[in-house]
Amino acid sequence: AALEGVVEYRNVTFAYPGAESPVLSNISFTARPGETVAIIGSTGAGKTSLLSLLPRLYDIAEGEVLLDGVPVSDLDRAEITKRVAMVPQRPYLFSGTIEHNLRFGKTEATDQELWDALQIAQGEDFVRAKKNGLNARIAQGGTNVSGGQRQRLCIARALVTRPKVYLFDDSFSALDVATDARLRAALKRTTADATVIIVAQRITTITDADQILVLDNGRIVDRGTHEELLETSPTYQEIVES
Ligand code: DCP
Ligand code: MG
Repeated sequence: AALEGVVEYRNVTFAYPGAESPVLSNISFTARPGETVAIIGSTGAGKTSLLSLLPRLYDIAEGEVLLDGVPVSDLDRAEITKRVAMVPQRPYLFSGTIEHNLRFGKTEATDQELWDALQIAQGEDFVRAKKNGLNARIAQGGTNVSGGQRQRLCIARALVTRPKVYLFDDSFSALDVATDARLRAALKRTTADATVIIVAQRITTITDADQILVLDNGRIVDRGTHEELLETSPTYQEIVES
């Protein structure tokens, strides 16, 4: 099984180029197909940095990031993006139609696939409401759609590529609670066989994760399910109560 989407971080320590001290220290975890691993921690803890190492936005100095057993440093980025879709914390849309924005990276997708992705991402209604539908224009940087709409379009874009691994970096924060719940229920069905790694601020987004990693100052200080962490992790309890 060469292309399943097993993600493993093994003793990863990472410093940004030119920085003196690492932002991540000795990070180890495994995320397997069908599993959701959630990462929680205060601002600046290193959550985005941790995700960015899988699509090789940066190369690491120590440890290994493995995709299906192969160090990502041995894979080229195009090969990685075929298997891994990352929805960034600041989702980016470019000047062009909604269709262009959704097809980015997957030009052969059919219109039906685009609508299916929009339906799951809870973006179907606002795109249908536009006079030109999929041909409606997006301004540079997505300034003519709301933050929540931008997030949903970027989630739809990730779905269109049908990846083995999904990385969601705080992708649900601009959504109201009801839309967030609907979107995650739909995503759960669609990504049932995929590997999902999700950074979240809202605790309700991650309570059903198979494993939650509590990140503090670049280190995993606690890990477990929601129920386990409520019992064992003061840091997690603080986050839950905040
Ligand atoms: N950092 C850096 N250079 C970058 C990005 C980040 O030096 N290009 C630093 C800033 C922080 C640390 O790395 O001190 C961790 O940043 P992250 O963006 O990884 O932190 P989070 O994603 O956890 O924070 P937030 O919850 O605000 O998104
Ligand atoms: Mg971040």
